[in-house]
Amino acid sequence: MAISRALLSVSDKTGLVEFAEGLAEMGVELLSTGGTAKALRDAGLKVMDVSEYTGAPELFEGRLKTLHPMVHGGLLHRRDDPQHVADAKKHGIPPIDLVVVNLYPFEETVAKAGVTLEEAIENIDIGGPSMLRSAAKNHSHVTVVISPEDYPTVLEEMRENGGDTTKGLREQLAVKVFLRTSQYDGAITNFLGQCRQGTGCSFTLSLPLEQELRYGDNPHQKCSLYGNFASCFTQLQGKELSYTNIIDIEAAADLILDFVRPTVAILKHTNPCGVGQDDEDLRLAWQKAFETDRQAPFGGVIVTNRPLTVELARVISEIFTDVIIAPDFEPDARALLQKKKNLRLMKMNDAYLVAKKSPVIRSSPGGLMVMDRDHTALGLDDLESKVVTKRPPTEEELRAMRFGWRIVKNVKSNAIVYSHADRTLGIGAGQMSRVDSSRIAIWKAKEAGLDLKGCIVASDAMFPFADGLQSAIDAGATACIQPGGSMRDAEVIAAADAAGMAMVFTGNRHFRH
Ligand code: 93A
Repeated sequence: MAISRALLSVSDKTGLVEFAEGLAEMGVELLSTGGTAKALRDAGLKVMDVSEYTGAPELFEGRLKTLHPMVHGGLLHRRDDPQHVADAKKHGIPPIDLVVVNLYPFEETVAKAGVTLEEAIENIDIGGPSMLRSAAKNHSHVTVVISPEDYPTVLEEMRENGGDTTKGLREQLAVKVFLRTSQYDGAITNFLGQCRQGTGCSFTLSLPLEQELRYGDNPHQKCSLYGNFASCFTQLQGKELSYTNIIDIEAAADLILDFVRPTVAILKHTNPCGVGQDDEDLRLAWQKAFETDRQAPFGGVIVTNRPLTVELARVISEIFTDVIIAPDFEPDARALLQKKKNLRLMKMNDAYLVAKKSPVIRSSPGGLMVMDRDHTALGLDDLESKVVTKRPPTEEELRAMRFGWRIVKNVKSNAIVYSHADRTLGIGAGQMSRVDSSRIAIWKAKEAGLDLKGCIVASDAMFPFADGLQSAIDAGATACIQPGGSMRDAEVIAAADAAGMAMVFTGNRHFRH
């Protein structure tokens, strides 16, 4: 049956007038609430106020607009059930075939700084979700449109189907409604209950599907992306992103945001292969990063915290890279890299800085774990007061410690980093024993032909025994930054003192599992 009566009540008025004009052209009678009716009338459309239609005025500053049997009865009764049809007739309830509703902007309201509880509460929409749910429940007969992006499809179907929509579309639109209303209720629950991780109460998570990924870790693992990745990173070119790309992009972006000075890092499987800094020339920063490890970066991720220059693009393009991430790309750099069709270029948007504040979510048997992010490299303030050895660190060693500590935070535990103040020399990641991570880092530095004499060593967690530190001393490290806190700290400090090494205890560890 052709749609003959529509109720429109929207906060977001995008595309409203064009849509309503399309409906009116097909002879659909329009009902509407206060602000929506005004917008339609201003555009010259004929529209009846819901209050006139129901005979009940809008009450309590709009808190009661559409909650009326004429509205919900018109939406909920089955058109093919004689008893429902008879009841509707008896009580003077004509059918409403189409509902167009989007909700009071609750999420936007509570995202504003300094929002009051009153403001938040006034933005809890009651009538809107009620209509949406009534219509979605009865989608066999009623079309429900929650998003302006669906207006053109609905008009198109109506034009092609003698004024009606297809059951398939109505089903799709109904599912969209239940997803949206569950998100909306989740946002209200979480705000009013202050429900977050660490608050001792349940919290709701509901995210839209963004993209089906080709697969997960392996081709036999299906994988879907939820939320809004595209707002955080814009893909400028290259092959479709994979699951592992997305994981690596997050790790790379998190690492680079720990640095203020111009920095370039190369990562592989979420761990840095090398990190370099240079205030004048990004190419030199790249060189320092690349010299740490010339083999592992093959097929890796490169990230910088400055707009990518054409000079840097030129040297990078000499090796095979999967993904390059930067806050921006100079036009010449883009032109040059465009020749590499498969190379993915990702522009990091400001939205990522906001998204980075959201918690980390990991699956757990039977559920999920939600954890605060390890935002910044902790323990770096006032390092001079955290010296535990006889010899204090030199200025240069202090600078190298700050650099190395920021990197070790971003390496999988157990993590050991050997570095100078502007470059990594050797990185040991993800070993089951700290000494092994240290040995690997030393071996990698040797492989790369780098001299560890006079460097610092950074450890993401305490050295449980003196042996780990001793291997660093033997390799040439003259200073150490680590959290401290081992039962055998005294032995570890004694080993440092015996070698004339300077050491600080940050008091904070940076595990990454
Ligand atoms: O305050 S409400 O919960 N009470 C209602 O009965 C009601 N009916 C529709 N809010 C209600 N609405 C909402 O009003 C809609 O969901 C829509 O977001 C908004 C449109 O109001 P206006 O047409 O006055 O701009």
